[in-house]
Amino acid sequence: MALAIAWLAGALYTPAASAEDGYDLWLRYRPVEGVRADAYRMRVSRLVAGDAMPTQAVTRAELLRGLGGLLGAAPPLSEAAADGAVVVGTPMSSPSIARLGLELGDLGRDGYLIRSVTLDGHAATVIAANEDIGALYGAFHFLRLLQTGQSIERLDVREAPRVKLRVLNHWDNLDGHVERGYAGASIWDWHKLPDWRAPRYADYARANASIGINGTVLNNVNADALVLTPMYLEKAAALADVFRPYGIRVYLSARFSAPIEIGGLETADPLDPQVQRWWRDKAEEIYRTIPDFGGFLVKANSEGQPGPQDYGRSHADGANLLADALAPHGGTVMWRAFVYSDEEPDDRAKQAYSEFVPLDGEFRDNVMVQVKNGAIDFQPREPFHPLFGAMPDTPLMMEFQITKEYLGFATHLVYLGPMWEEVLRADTHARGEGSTVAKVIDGSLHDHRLTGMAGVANIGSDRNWSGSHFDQANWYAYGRLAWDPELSSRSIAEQWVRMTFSGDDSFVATVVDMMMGSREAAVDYMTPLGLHHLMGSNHHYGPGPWLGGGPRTDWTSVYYHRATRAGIGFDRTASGSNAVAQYAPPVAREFGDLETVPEEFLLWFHHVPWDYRTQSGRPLWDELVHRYTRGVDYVRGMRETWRGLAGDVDPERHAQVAAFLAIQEKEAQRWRDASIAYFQGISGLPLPEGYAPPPHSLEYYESLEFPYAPGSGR
Ligand code: BDP
Repeated sequence: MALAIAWLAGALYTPAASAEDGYDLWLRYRPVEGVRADAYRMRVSRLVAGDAMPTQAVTRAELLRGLGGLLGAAPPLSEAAADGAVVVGTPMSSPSIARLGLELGDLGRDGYLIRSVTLDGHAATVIAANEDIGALYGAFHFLRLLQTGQSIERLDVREAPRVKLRVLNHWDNLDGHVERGYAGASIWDWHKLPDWRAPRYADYARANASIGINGTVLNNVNADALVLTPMYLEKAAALADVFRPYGIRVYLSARFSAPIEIGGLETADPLDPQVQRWWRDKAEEIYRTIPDFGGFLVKANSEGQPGPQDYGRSHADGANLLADALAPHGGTVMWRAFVYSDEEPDDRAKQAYSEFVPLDGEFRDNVMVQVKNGAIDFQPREPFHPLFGAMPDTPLMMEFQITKEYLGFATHLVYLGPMWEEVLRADTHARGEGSTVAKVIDGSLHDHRLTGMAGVANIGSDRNWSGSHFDQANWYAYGRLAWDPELSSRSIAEQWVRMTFSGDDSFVATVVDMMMGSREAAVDYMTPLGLHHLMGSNHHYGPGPWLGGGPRTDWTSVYYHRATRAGIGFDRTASGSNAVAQYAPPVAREFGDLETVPEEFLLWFHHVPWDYRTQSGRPLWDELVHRYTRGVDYVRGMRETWRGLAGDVDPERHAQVAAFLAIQEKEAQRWRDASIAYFQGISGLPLPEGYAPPPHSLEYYESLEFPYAPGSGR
């Protein structure tokens, strides 16, 4: 009987949507239904779009594919306007657009407009730009309007990116391992390149172009000099060929000691004429192979990487060496500020500022200094990096980490949009109130034309690209924020959910709410109240607040939390490391004063006793326990919410998200329990009433090992 009922239930069950594996990302183009579809069809009766140039061809192909999917059939191509025509191009490529005499002047190379117009007496829609690439971006925008169910009746859209270089940083090694990668192996099949160009490369380019990404650094910042040898340059050139129509330039991470390793020189000293010649020749060779090569990304004198300081030279000497080699070809150097020397500083958080601020103004025009969002290392929460606003004469590039090295890898649902928004909106006070990080990055604060944002990619060879369906949202949000750093993370999430899952309003609201709180939840169950850098060593998987010893104290957890029987937190005020003084005075005052420091940064800047009274009225110890627990509860809530959405998502994706949320709950619980067990051993305080004690001893949590956790550095 039971079996029969089960069979019947199975037979009657029809999935809400067709099976999907996530490969299509947010470019699914599933059919629009109902009255909206009819309204769209009226406005999209034919497509007027050229294909004389490669970018034009991919633009047209994308529109045919997208509109074909969304409307059930691709609109016919036509030469001339008619009612409902969609006309795409530039004044150069399209006589109709030229005749309209549109104001395109201020849109630059990448901008576009989308407008409802009357063209030769017909009601039409134009997607117009100065350059083909702008038209491609406009086409993606137009498709997005349909994908998110918006009206296309009276369009008047004008868009231009606020940031010039919108770049992904792949931390991919030449052997296919991705450092901090949680989505499988590298998508670059170096061994088969240049002859085999996997179709996936073009889909990668489409996805990136759809969100405005226009550059990609192919290899890890912990670079292998081999990538600069002719054999690998040929391979990189093949990728550049695939990406070119989509407006994406290829960059490479350059190992500073390459002149020694692959050039046979004795030194890599930036002031040595032979070294300078070597880089000039190398740049020429690269541009012969890849004519639109973007430039170099460099990690130097950091975590054991070679650099100019090995020869007593400065970061500016090093960056300028490469900049001079690239300058004749129009290339850019992205020189990373994530540095810390072999000698232990009194506070690692201070080091980048101390080394770089004195060099402000010494870099060549084609150098950008690439700065992580916070001064330590992509933690669940950090105050904005004090370098932002502090180097007015140097264009600073933002470096965000899309891959979730410190945020639960691929299995934790953590939407990073709110974290990035928090950083971008932070006020540096560099030129008075309103000097936000976003304005440093888009160049408006200090009047820089060279601007950029980098995101450490979360892309791998997993079928769903990012290791989990929800991590696709982080790739998407990164691209959108690189285009416009002032967008709201909520509106980005909303778009993404509509395109990725469903346009049902109540579904969208539920999922967006869940996403918006997910980062705060991770902060809660991992490192609440300004704690940081407490994860397992090297792989960074799970809690390790007990870690001490080892080669250097600033790689340990105890260095960062400084918990004793008396209290907890890193004193970065004047009575401690005084890192707070690296901020502009109003910010330094705010962070440095216990009365005004935002509570989320309390233990980042202050060492306080366990009974310190927090804003809730609870003593600090109780507040910590409360927050750890709240974080786990949030994840439990996400599981329930998601369970309730089973009918709204295709079963495959629903099941994987559900399974990952279960993993997340287990791991969040472990973070909470291990952290409480450890800190309770130090504070010696009882748990506040109503909070469950950790089910295991501290020794148990300390004994857990994860030898093959993915993504470790090598
Ligand atoms: C750290 C990573 C390490 C990177 C380093 C970097 O753990 O794998 O090489 O940053 O950004 O977060 O250079």
